[in-house]
Amino acid sequence: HHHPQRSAGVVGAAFCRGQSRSGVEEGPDRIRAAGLLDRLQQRGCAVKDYGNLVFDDVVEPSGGGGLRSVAAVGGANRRLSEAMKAVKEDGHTAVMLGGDHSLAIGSIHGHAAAVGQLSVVWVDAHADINTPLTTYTGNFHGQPMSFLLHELQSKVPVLPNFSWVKPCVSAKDLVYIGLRDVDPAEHYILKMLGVKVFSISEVDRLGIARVMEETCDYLTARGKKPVHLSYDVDAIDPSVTPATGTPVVGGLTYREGVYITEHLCGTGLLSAVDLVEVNPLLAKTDQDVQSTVNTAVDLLLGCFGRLREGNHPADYSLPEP
Ligand code: B3U
Ligand code: MN
Ligand code: MN
Repeated sequence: HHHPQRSAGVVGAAFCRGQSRSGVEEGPDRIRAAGLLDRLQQRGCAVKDYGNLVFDDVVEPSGGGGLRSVAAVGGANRRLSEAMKAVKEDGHTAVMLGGDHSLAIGSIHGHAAAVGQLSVVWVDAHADINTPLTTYTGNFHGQPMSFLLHELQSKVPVLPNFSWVKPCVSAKDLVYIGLRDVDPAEHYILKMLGVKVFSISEVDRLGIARVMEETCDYLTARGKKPVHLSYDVDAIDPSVTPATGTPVVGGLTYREGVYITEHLCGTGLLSAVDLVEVNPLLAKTDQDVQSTVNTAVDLLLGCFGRLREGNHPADYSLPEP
């Protein structure tokens, strides 16, 4: 169970326009301020911080059909895609700090542009697989997977600033964990495409250890591909991660949430991670912010080899008296 230390390439995406509540753009800086980079380095992990991306101010075209900030979302994700591609070409395990979950479009797109076919593990209370024609909120953070899946392209309309997006994920290479708030159209899509879903009920039934074993067996059955973990903090129970835009009761425990990262790290296939939907402005107390941000940091440390049993450097030797 020992893997060579990888390096982390961290990209901040301080972007909130894929949903309607401000504050989620503070995620990257709050996660850094909680000591993510230092703690990775202390663990012997090399870190390169690419900083926060600079996004253009975008004037939205009129119309838009009830969709919120179409052109801004398309433009920001284009920039993020290029950044993620560069991080992977530099040889790092990529870390995308969001921002809202619409950013998975650019993150996964750029990852795939650099490494080719991917497996995607999507940990979330929500499926985020509405199409622009099925969404009833108009928020793009509820739609990113529809742009990425080959199988849904005939259902996705042409949108301003989205012409660069090329679908890059197959439905059989996608696994969901933690779902408990799925719209009817999304449920239809998941069944129609036969997507592997471990809803929170399956976590209850099987336990998280078996869920992770089955996830990895399923994804590697057709060959080992690099894994993209897209982690929405709202997957975790709101008692642990309350500072998020759309909390849903009955979520993963802290322990289940961290177990997912430990297990995926242990496969040696983890190639990129998104950590999204931390919104420090939506907490009632500072302790709520701390709990959410510290959990986000612990999830990322789990992705880079931190084990709760403890760790020691490969070259550790006991001092001689
Ligand atoms: N399915 C709803 C709600 C939602 C999705 N993702 C979040 N909320 N965070 C939608 O807006 O598509
Ligand atoms: Mn999400
Ligand atoms: Mn969610």
